[in-house]
Amino acid sequence: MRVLTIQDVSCFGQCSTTVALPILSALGIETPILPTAILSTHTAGFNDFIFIDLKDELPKIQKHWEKEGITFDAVYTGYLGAKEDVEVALSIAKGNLNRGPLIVDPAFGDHGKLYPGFDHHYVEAMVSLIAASDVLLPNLTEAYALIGKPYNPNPSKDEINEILSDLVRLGAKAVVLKGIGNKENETGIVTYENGNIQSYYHPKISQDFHGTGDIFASVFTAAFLHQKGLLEAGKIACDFVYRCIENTIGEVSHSYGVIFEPLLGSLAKKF
Ligand code: PXL
Repeated sequence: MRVLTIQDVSCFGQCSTTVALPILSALGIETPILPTAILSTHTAGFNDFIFIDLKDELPKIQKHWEKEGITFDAVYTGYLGAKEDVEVALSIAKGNLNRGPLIVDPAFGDHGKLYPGFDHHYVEAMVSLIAASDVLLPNLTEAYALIGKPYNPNPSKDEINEILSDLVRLGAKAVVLKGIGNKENETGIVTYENGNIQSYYHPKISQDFHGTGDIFASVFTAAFLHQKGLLEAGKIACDFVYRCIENTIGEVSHSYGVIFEPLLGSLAKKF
C-alpha cells in the first residue's frame, strides 16, 4: 500500500510529516511525502521560526509524478499552510494520481482559535477539500470553524449530532470528531458513517502536548487503510495517543511533542 501524505515539514518538534512518515512506515505503508513548507520548528511555543514556503513548487512535483505515471492508494492531508496548498491537495486527491480515499485532518486550530497565520480564507479553502473527503478528522475548533458556527467547548449530545450533520452536508462522507468527553476527566471521539453515530471515550490526561492530533491522524489513517473500520481505527488511534502522553508526562523538557518512537513496535504488532 502506498499512501501520499501532504503536510508541512517542521524540522524540529515531532509533528506533521515527521510523525506521519515514521508511523505509517512502521505500520507497513509506503509513505511518499509532499512537503508544503519547511519550518525550523512548529509554530506553537517557539519564537521566530523560519518558514520556507514551497507552494509554487507543488504543481511542478504533481506534474512530474503525473508524467511518471505514479499512483497512490490513498491521500492523507494534515497541516498545509496556505490556501494554494489546499488547492493542490484537492487537485492531487481527485486527479489521476490518487486511486483511493482522501483522509483529511484539517489541522488549522485548537482550543477555539486558529493556529498563527490562518484566517477565514484558509478555512474556506479547507471547506472545499473536506467536501471531497472520504474521512474527515476535525477537533471541535476545526469543526465549528468549518460549519461557520461559534465555538462551544462543551457541546451537548444534540449539538454534537448537529455538528456531524453539518459536516456531512458540506460533503464529508465519514467523520471522526475528536476531543469529545461527557465528564471533566474524559475525552474521546464521536464517529459518523452511513447515518450511524458511535463514540469511544477514555480517561483524559489534562496536560496539553503538541503533535498529538497528527499522531492520532497518522495512526487512524494506517488502521483505517488496514480495514479496521472507522470506530475501531479511531479507538486504536485514541489509545496510542493516550500511551504516548503517558510516556511523556514526566519529561519536563519535552512539552513540544510526545515520545512516540519507543511505542511503535508494540503498535505495529496490532497489524
Ligand atoms: O500539529 C499541527 C501542526 C503542524 N505543523 C505546524 C504547526 C502545527 C500546529 O501548531 O505549527 C507547523
